[in-house]
Amino acid sequence: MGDSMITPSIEYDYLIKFLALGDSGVGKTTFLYQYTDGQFNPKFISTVGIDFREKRVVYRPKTPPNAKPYRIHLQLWDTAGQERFRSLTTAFFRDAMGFILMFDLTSEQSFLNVRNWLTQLQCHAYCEDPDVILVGNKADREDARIISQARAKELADKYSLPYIETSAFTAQNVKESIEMLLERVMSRMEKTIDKSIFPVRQPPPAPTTTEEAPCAC
Ligand SMILES: Nc1nc2c(ncn2[C@@H]2O[C@H](COP(=O)(O)OP(=O)(O)OP(=O)(O)O)[C@@H](O)[C@H]2O)c(=O)[nH]1
Ligand SMILES: [Mg+2]
Repeated sequence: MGDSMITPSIEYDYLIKFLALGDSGVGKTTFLYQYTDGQFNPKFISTVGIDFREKRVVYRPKTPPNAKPYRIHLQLWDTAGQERFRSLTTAFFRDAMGFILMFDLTSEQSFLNVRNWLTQLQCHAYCEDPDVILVGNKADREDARIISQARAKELADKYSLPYIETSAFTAQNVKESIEMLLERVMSRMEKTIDKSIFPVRQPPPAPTTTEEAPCAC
């Protein structure tokens, strides 16, 4: 897999939409900026609502060995972690094909909130088990680390999520994590391509007086 420069051309095989979510301050914007522009921004300018960045990549399927590479146009949606934007940001979950669920390795609260974010995803994503990667960011701040790798891995295993530690400061695993998610999304697409549509979330059954509504977020 390799990168290519963004061009105004619309020549690509697939438009893939990813969305980053997690508490405010965990580093979503800085991570995406490092991925698209190769730079670290030390300033904290909390995202207002929603934003997006774009990048072109080439995806080479692992099998068969001489498979045709695909030109991918990646759209990376960056959501605000602040609670006051929640109804706006969750409205964008439905259009995303893969999710970067991020917490800050130096923040206990951001780690505890991962469960809540997963509930939001179950409610608002295009299906109940979308492709999600769990990202522990700010790995460069080893002295301030609160969440051990073992603890994060345990949570990831509990929810069957791949786990990766990143640093938007040093760029450690930034590209690798996006590639990891792309690999999963493309494999899912290849599996569902025969059905000619991406799996669509079924409308929930109408709640009855004796049953709770299926989505309580
Ligand atoms: N040392 C270090 N600082 C980071 C890293 N990632 C982000 N930061 C800093 O953390 C602060 C918050 O980063 P943002 O990317 O703005 O956080 P966010 O998750 O987008 O926050 P919201 O937009 O409010 O949801 C900024 O000052 C960043 O420079 C990292 O990997 N290492
Ligand atoms: Mg932000």
